[in-house]
Amino acid sequence: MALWLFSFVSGLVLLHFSIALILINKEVPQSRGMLYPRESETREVRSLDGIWNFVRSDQTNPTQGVREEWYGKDLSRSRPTIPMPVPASYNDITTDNLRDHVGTVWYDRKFFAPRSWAVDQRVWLRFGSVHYEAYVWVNGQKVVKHEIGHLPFEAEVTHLLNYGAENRITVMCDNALIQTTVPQGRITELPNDDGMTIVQSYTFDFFNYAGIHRSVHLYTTPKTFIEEVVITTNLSKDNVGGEVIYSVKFNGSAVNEADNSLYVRAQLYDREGKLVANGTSDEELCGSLQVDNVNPWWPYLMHPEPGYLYQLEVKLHASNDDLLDVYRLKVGVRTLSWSNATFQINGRPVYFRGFGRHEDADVRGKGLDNALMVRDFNLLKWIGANAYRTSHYPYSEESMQFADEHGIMIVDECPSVDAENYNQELLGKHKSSLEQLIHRDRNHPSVVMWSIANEPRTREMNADSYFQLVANLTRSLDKTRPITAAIATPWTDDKAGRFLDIISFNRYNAWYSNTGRLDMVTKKVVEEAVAWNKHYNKPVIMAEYGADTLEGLHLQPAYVWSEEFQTEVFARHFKAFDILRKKGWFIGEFVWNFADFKTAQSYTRVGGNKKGVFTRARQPKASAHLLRKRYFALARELDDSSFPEDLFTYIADMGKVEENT
Ligand code: BDP
Repeated sequence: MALWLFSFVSGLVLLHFSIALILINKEVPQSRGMLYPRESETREVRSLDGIWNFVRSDQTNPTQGVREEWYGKDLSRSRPTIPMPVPASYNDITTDNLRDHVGTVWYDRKFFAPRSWAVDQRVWLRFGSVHYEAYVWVNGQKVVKHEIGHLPFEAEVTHLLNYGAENRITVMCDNALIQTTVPQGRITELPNDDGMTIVQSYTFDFFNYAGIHRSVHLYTTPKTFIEEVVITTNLSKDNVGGEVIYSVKFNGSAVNEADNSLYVRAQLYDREGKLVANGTSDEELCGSLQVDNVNPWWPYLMHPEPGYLYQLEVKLHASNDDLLDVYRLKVGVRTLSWSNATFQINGRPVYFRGFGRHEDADVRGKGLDNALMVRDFNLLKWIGANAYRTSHYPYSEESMQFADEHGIMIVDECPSVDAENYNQELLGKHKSSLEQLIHRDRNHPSVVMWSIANEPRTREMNADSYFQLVANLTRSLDKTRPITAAIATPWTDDKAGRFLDIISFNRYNAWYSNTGRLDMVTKKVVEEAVAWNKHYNKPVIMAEYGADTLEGLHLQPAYVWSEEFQTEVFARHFKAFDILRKKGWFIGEFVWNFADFKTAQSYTRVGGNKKGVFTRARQPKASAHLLRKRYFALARELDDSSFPEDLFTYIADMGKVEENT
């Protein structure tokens, strides 16, 4: 149960934090299983998405439902329920103050388990993510508890289901953030017109949307099944020969007790469905496949055929050759390498042209929305971006698959944002969030870097030992990708950069500092990037820059909040980036933000953060057209790609831009 609930119940002070002087490196729990649910000849997948029943607890009595065992019967028998869509954040669905509810809410729904599932199978219940903490019951029995949003979790429910009959699933979700959650927040009790009330606050700049954010699935596996598949890939120097190295784990006893020698047959198919490599594993269920004339995975615009994916078919066999389980996944063959000046993919230097983003939209909040996801990728490609950072938490698995398909590189960020008051409990959860993230995303070719935090307070006491431990864990889990963090602490005070491979910095010249002064951007950006590079001798990325912009507001000469101002701010940064690119170690630019997004209420935010290049409804502001020209110009210069036909508007013969060569 969330710590703050306990504090609440026992009448202790709600504001909980501890300051440990020495941080100890403790083991984090290891994730298991959690392969993305996919059908095959041995597996069935059933979605539980739809309209669920919903109840909010009284803010002053968040544990009432647990004490009164609301999970033991239909929720509607304990409280009046309202309909609630899944997946979606619950906050913006109703017309009352559910938006600002703090504490627990409850969901339930019924489903049938077919009779056929009773025989020789296992059944798993899997959540793509629930924010922030989830407690799950099936038919009144406790199934699983998971803390930290934006990450999947699952549990076996074989023994809890009524087969050929109706079942009930109940979820309690708690959105409270305190000083030991990731991210951190505070709960305080404040007087209001009716007495006292509970208020949630946090320093990070996006709305703390909550609920069942991603799909809920039931899926079946055989009794002995493929539990994990880990892929790494290699390319020969000339990029002609490829290698896919796999390692498989199974769960369950072998078919008969004496049979310990399961094996895996791995087959690799190209895009046309042609078998290009196959092999049999060793006893450890590991092996490698050689691919001649390989099609490497390339980022968008770096190659005429970006995002090339093979399909790997993994078949688990008993020693008598019986087929036990089949799982298929997409594989991109690519290599990454980095030095103190460059970052390379398949041996070619990469320059990142990207965005910081949010999973955020009208009405559904952070709920998975396929229409929005496809629209966003269309816009990313329209604008010529080749990358984005999953600021400030892991994005949906579906979007990671899409990034693989479309050749969009991902800087994959864990949910740590604005970390402060470093303490042992926070460290444990921060490390666990990275462990879960790497476990989930390690096979995606699109993931090219781990971001271990956004704007941590890295001048604070303990920041050095804290980030050393976080970086060490990340490296121990994945040596094939570099580590970064988006830092806003001035380089003079920063204590975390030395543990990173790539320095990313966030800075808002002409916005938060020297507001409105367009003449105070270029030099400052150049000077700061140079200072970071000198200080740490590592490649540098500008991970955030931008300006809030109200679409439709036009002011000439440029004035803060106008479309002219955002466009000018960008142009001044582009100038700095071009000076920096010549230095050899400046490897990327990420605009803040892809689209406008919702934040907590504040007098600095008009309906939310408006630094989007696109509006919240995903329409371009003036700056989008400028950025598009920049990103395609960079792609042409660096990656030899050609301009889209509609990049420049015809003006007159004299104004016509040089023909596309
Ligand atoms: C940066 C944060 C980002 C904010 C942005 C802003 O990393 O989350 O949204 O500032 O203020 O410091 O727009």
